[in-house]
Amino acid sequence: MKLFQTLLDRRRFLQSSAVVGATAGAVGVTGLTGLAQAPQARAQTPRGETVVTKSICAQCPARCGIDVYTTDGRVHAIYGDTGNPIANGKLCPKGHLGSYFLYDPDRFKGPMKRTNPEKGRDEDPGFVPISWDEALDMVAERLNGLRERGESHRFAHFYGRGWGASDAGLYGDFGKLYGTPNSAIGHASMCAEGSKRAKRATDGNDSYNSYDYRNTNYLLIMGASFLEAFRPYNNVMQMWGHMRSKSPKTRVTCVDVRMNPTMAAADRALYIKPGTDGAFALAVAHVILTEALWDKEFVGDFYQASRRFVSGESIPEDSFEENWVHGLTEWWNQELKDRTPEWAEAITSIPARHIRQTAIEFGSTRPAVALFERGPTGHTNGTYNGMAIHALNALVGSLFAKGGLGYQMGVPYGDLPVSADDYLDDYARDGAWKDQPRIDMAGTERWPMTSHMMQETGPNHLAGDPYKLDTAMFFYTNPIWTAPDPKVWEEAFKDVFIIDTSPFPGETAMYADLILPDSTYLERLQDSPTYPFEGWPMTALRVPAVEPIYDTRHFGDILIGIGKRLNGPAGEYYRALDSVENVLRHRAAGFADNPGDNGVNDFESWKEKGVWYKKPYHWRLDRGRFYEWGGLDYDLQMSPEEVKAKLFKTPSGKFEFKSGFLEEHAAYIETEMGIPRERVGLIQWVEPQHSGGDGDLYFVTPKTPLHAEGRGANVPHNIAIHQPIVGGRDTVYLEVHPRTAQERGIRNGDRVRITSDLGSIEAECRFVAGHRPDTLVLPFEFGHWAQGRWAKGRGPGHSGEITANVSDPISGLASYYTGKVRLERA
Ligand SMILES: Nc1nc2c(c(=O)[nH]1)N[C@H]1C(S)=C(S)[C@@H](COP(=O)(O)OP(=O)(O)OC[C@H]3O[C@@H](n4cnc5c(=O)[nH]c(N)nc54)[C@H](O)[C@@H]3O)O[C@H]1N2
Ligand SMILES: Nc1nc2c(c(=O)[nH]1)N[C@H]1C(S)=C(S)[C@@H](COP(=O)(O)OP(=O)(O)OC[C@H]3O[C@@H](n4cnc5c(=O)[nH]c(N)nc54)[C@H](O)[C@@H]3O)O[C@H]1N2
Ligand code: SF4
Ligand SMILES: [Mo]
Repeated sequence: MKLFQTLLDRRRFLQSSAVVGATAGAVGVTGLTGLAQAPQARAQTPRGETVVTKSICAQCPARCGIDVYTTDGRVHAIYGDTGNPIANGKLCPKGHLGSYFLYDPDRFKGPMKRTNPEKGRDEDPGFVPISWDEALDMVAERLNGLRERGESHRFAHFYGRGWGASDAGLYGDFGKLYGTPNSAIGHASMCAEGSKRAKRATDGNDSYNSYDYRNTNYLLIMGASFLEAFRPYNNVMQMWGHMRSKSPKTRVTCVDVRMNPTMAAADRALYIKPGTDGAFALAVAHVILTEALWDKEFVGDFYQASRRFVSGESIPEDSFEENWVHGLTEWWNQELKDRTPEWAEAITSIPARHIRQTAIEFGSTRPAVALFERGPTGHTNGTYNGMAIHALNALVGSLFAKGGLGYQMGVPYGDLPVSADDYLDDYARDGAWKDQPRIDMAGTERWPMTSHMMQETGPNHLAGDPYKLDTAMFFYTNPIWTAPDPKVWEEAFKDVFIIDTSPFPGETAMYADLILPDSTYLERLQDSPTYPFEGWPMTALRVPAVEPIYDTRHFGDILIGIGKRLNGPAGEYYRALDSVENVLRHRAAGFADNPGDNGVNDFESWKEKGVWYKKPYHWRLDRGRFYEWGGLDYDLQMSPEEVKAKLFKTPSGKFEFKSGFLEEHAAYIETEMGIPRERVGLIQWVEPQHSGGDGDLYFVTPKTPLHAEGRGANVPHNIAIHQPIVGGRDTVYLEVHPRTAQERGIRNGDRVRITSDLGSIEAECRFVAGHRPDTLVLPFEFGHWAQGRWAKGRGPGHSGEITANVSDPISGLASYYTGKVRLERA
């Protein structure tokens, strides 16, 4: 009966499609006599032109170049751009699904204002449509009013995934012209700020690294999810293929707390106790020195050839001649001499012989690279962990070396048509706002070494300390859901006028008083300078594949539109700046003197090719000397002054095992971390402070390949693809070691409760024997209570709700991976 019904339905479908074909003028199927009979071949109706537009995927920070296929105004395919050096014609599975963002049925379709004054998870905002003029006037009126009352600091901009000159790049001037220290507060401290600060502290570059994977022969991966998330994801997967098939094959040791694809694919997988990576790295450094495996040309050597590093024994002052490093003698004598593999075993739980083997391999295979990301840095001791790992790159001479790591070069953009400095009024120059700290207290005595502390904003506003915000505008960030302990934000933002620019109904949008929807990435013109990649400069362009299909605008144009309505010279500045397109045309003018390798030399050719880039990387360390590219080769030797200005931007101009940057903040670090003032500069072992009270299990919430930060949850295909692995629509698998579960009377498939001192969430238990028994794994991005029909209600397991707001005092990075929890049957 069911089969018969299906046949009938199918027949009706074929009949109706024949009718459609006929009305469209197709040569004809005149009748259907049976299902077995195939319709006659018919000529293809002309269906309009297919246009291929160059753009950039927006789902993760990899920034892959894409070819967007549009026919008759509809985007129907997205492929990797073969001319884009990151994508090389390939995409990760998410990239192909980008049209879901464009055609998301839950998108905001135009500006709207809230009519329900009550805010909360269960409150319907009661959004009603308004015009753009009305909306922008409303914002300008608020901002002008605040300024007149001398309270402009109570306006804050927040951003997450900024792209470049045409959006987040506009913030600095806005703050300066309008007069607020809060333009803008970025999400870096909720992202991966720890690795940047560890590099700042050791080699002076506050930045992610670029890597020369093509020529690397050894990779030590510590707490970076290389085959699931590490940036640029699609490209590092391609590089993995290259490294593992080239000759010699790149050997890989992976250190993580759970079985992940990188651990599974590595030559050696080491399970580390969460938060203890610093101890492991110090022991590796110890062995590299005692086994005399360090790079003598980069690091330096003993004056007396017979001297060596012996475990537990100091070396005499002035016995070691340092070349490009600073503080090695003190580091060894005051810290490293006792950091043996046996010492580290007791802390990390990794057997000493594995530490020793890793060290010997790492120290004797050139070039070797140690890389890390949120694993080691997502703890209170994150910066020190990161510094210890990065020190290994210095010991083997990998910084700026072939097959080693460097830093991404900037793009030679042209100047803006106007300069903000010419449009400052007295208030902008020295109004009362100048005495106000940022609402997140970044860069103040509370968080002196940080540049952003977004996670502090909710709590600070709630406490009215340093003040109460009046108005907050959000771009590409959703802290009411992604921040640690987001319930505090829900409470805090009830009395703030919220403007959200997300095209999608995320949690922050549910608290908004005004929705000014950005266009989706396939509809907007936007630049995107490349960050962590191969080092040479590159910037790609998003060219709209279609005109906005609803009444939305590019965020940059929204910002400029608000600016145009500001009173005084600020308004004049924005009228002169005009539009995002004008900004980008002026930026692209910089290519005239610097044509890219693909011939891009102006705005039009940039649009056509979608990317400007220029190889090679400019600097090279070779046998202990630094060179600049001279046009044909690395043949311009650099002076120590040049190295200090361009490469090692530390007080000493060298790689610092004793950090001048940390020493500048010695009193703060002593108070916050209990490290004696005279020792703070040393790369050293610091115990992590785990949150979670009496919890007996560690809890990590990593990213999966089908997740796009916190904003990819409303793509049904993504859900379908990873459903078997991470859980279904209504359940989320909590991955638990079987022994851990059995000890608590939990069976595979049971509903379980995970509890921290903030509360509990539930999930479905799934046995994964590959994880550490003391560590629970719950993928991030579940448990949305908004964000669209497919995202919503896939809970209740949002890991953020049981993640305490605790941060590394140095980098400010939220310690997402440091919480302890309890587990029981629900
Ligand atoms: N697919 C995908 N890719 C992405 C993103 C995305 O959302 N989806 N987001 C991008 C963003 S914003 C970022 S910040 C990057 C993040 O890139 P990563 O930092 O590489 O990603 P995480 O998932 O945070 O993974 C860190 C790894 O650390 C491990 N870990 C946790 N605690 C410890 C520890 O104490 N020690 C060690 N050794 N390991 C530990 C986790 O198990 C995990 O495997 O990814 C980017 N790429
Ligand atoms: N428990 C736990 N929490 C985490 C993490 C974790 O691993 N575990 N990871 C952390 C990390 S690394 C990061 S980077 C943060 C990310 O956290 P956020 O900075 O909050 O970024 P997203 O979650 O990506 O949120 C982006 C917002 O942008 C909106 N959006 C999507 N597309 C567009 C667009 O085209 N234009 C505009 N204007 N808006 C858009 C979305 O609707 C959403 O509201 O989360 C952090 N939170
Ligand atoms: S790696 Fe990131 S940018 Fe590239 S296709 Fe995948 S989601 Fe898009
Ligand atoms: Mo991030």
